[in-house]
Amino acid sequence: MTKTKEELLAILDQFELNEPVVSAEPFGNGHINDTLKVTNHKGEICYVLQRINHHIFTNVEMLQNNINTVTSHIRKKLEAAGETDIDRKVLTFLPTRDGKPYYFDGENYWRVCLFIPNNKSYEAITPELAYEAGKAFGDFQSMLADIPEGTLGETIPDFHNMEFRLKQFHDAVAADAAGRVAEVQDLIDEVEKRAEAMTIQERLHREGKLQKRVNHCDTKVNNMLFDADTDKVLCVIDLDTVMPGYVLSDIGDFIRTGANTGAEDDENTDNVEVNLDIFEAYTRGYMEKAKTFLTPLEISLLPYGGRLLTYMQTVRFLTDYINGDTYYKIHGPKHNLVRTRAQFKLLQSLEANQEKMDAFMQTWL
Ligand code: ADP
Ligand code: GN1
Ligand code: MG
Repeated sequence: MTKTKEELLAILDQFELNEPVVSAEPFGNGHINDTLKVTNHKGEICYVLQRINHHIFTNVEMLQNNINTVTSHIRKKLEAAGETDIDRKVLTFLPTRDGKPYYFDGENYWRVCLFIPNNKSYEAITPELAYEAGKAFGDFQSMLADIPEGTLGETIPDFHNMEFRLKQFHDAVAADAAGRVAEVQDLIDEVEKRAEAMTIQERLHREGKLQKRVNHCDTKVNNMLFDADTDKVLCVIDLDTVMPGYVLSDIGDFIRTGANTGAEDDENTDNVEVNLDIFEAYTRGYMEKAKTFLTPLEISLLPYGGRLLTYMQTVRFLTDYINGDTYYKIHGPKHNLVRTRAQFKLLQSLEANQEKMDAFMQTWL
């Protein structure tokens, strides 16, 4: 982030803020947008300011419309259910002084939302928290299930389409723009070996057996805020990719992040394994909320979702490494390669535990 404090305050001044603010500093560790925490005179964090990565989210208008649709839909559901403390349970974005949902400064797109006070977010969790998270993502999907088809746009077209991700991967390998293909041939071979098995969803969809639903599509464990006092889930955040997709996305990305004993970019792949207690706890919570709307096919495929999203992330990090690091923020020249190897190790662990995970899922059918 190259903006000065004064420039950031001038950007904030474009929004209808409820109170004066004094500073904006980097926050969180997302790979795409830039997130800043904004403080008031008392030193309290009151807003979150984000610079939207418009090279990736090319239609910012659609993006912010989607987010407004989703947040107002959830707000209505919470109100109808008699919930209190609603400003901590759903994100609230503030309009600009001229009534727009984002501000364009001629170069960058910015948005502001209320900071949710007294929250905790986790990079690694326990089975108890995973159970709470499972219920919360199940609730999230079920609250959004009645948004009419066609209302939400695809903010990134084909975002979780595995056939499309493999096409991007093949294009990257063919172009070899950064001259890195030879270095990663072992990983390329591993990706190819699994390509057929990992594109089941697209085939089932074409055969009319698997429908699309509104999904979050980025259910990393740190995209959920917990109440600092009670450790109950407060709010699902990071709504940029909420869009129609396959239901496996949201269980898959949580298994990929929450049920990993290591880090997404662990240098030591010995640390990386699937934690089956967390998988089971998350799945129990999720199924309690989602069982009513899932089909038996979707239920039986849920563990496959963990493998699929981990495979997809392996392919995406590897593609970016081969392309010369053009998509994800990196913190070192080999970061995308380290990420790829760590994700691939997790995939192997998920494969080794496939029978146990499938057997657990059978108990829900
Ligand atoms: P990114 O796309 O960069 O991951 P997020 O929207 O997930 O962006 O925000 C990054 C981090 O900032 C989150 O993991 C969370 O800890 C914190 N955060 C984001 N929005 C809020 C909010 N409204 N209230 C409190 N914390 C927030
Ligand atoms: C990105 O923005 P962030 O860090 O929550 C990415 C996800 C990946 C994730 C991998 C728009 O998410 O799809 O799964 O990194 N978001 C986008 O950590 O590509
Ligand atoms: Mg995030």
